[in-house]
Amino acid sequence: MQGTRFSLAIFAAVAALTLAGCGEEKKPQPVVAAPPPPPAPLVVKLGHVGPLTGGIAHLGKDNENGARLAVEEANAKGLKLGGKDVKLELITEDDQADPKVGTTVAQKLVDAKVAGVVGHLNSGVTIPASSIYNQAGIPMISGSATNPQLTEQGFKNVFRVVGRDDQQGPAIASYLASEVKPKVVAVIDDATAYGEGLANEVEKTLKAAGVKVLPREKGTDKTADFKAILTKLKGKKPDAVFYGGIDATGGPLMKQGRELGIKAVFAFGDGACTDKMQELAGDAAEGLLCSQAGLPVQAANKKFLESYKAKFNIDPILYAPFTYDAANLLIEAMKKADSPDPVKYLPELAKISYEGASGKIEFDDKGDRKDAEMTIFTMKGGKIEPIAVIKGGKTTKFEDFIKAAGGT
Ligand code: ABU
Repeated sequence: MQGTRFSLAIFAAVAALTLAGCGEEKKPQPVVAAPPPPPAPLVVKLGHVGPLTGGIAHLGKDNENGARLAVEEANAKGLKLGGKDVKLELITEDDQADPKVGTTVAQKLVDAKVAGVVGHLNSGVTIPASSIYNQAGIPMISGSATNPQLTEQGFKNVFRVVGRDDQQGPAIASYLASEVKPKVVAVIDDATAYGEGLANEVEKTLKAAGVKVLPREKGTDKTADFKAILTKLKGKKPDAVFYGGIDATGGPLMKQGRELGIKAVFAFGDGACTDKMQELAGDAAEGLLCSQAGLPVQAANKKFLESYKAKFNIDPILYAPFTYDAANLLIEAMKKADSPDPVKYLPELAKISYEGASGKIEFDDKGDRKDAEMTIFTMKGGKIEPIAVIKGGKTTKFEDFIKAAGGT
C-alpha cells in the first residue's frame, strides 16, 4: 500500500514536470478544412491533320510542328474563355496524303469533338475532308492546300492561309515566260488535285503568252521512275519542263531528266519548292525555278523562326509559318468570341484581321487569304532562295520587297 502511494506520487510529479516542459496546456484546435483544389481547366481540343508517314511525311511533320508550337505557346501564356481557365490539347492525325484515309481521320476528329482543325496538307485530301468538317460545323484552316476548289464549295467553315493555284500557276508561268523565254514547254503532273490543277493553270498562262505547250504527260504522286516520260520528252527538245507535284517525286524527276541529258529549265510549284529537292536530286537540282503561294519561310517573323528552332532543333521547311498562323487564328477567334464553341467563334474567324508569322491575314468571303503574295525561287548552292515576290500583279525583287516591308 505504501509502495503504491509512493508510485502514484512519482507519476504525479513526472506528469507535472512534463506538462510544465510543454508550456501551456494544449487547447483543442478548431478543424480547418484544406482549401479546395483549383477547378480543373476546361480542355479544348484542336485537330491537326497531314501526312505523317510516307514520301511527304517531312512536310506533314513541318505542318504539325507549326500547329504544335502555337498551341504550346498559348497554353504557356494562359488562356481564359468564358471565365474559365482553358488548356488546349492538340490531337494530331496522319492522313497519309490519301483522300480516303483523310475522310476517315476527319470523322475521327469530329467524333473526338475538336473545336477546330488545322489541315489538311494536300488539296486532294483537304477537299473531301472539308465536307465532313462542314457537316459538323467545325472550322478548318489549311496552311498549304492551294487548289481553288477548296474554297469554291460555299462552305462557311473552310479557310486557307496560303494563296490559290489560279494565282500561283499564272505567277510561275509568267515568270518562266518572261525570264527564260522558252519557245516549247513540257508539262507533267502527278494526277492529284494539286498537281493537275496547278499544271492546268501553268499551261493556260503559257499558251496565252504564245508559248507552245507539249501534250500533257502524267505520273502519280508515287512515281519513282520518270525515265520513259522524260525520254519521250527529250526528243521534243523542250526549253523548259514544268512539273505539278511534290518534292518527293519532283526530286527524282529532275535528277533523271539531267541524267538523260535534258538541258531544259525545270520549274515547279510550292509542293516541290524545298531544300529537299537538293537532297533528292543532288547537283541536278541547281538552277531549278519554283514558286510558293505565299511569302517564303525566310521572311517569316523572327520570333517564330527562333521559337521553332529552339523547340524542334531544326528550321521550318515550307508551310510551318502558315500552320502556326492557322492554329493561332483559331485561338484568336475563340478569344474574341470568349468561347471555344464553333458557332460563336466562327463569325469572329471570318472577319479576323491578324498579324501572323506569315504576314497580315484577313479572309475574303470564300475563306481565301486576301492579297496573298506569290514568291519565285531558284536553287542556288543547294538552297532554295527567293528571288521575286508577285503581289497585285506587280513583280518585285525579293530583296527590294523585304526592304520595303521594313526588313533587311
Ligand atoms: N500546295 C501544294 C501542296 C499541297 C496541295 O496539295 O495543295
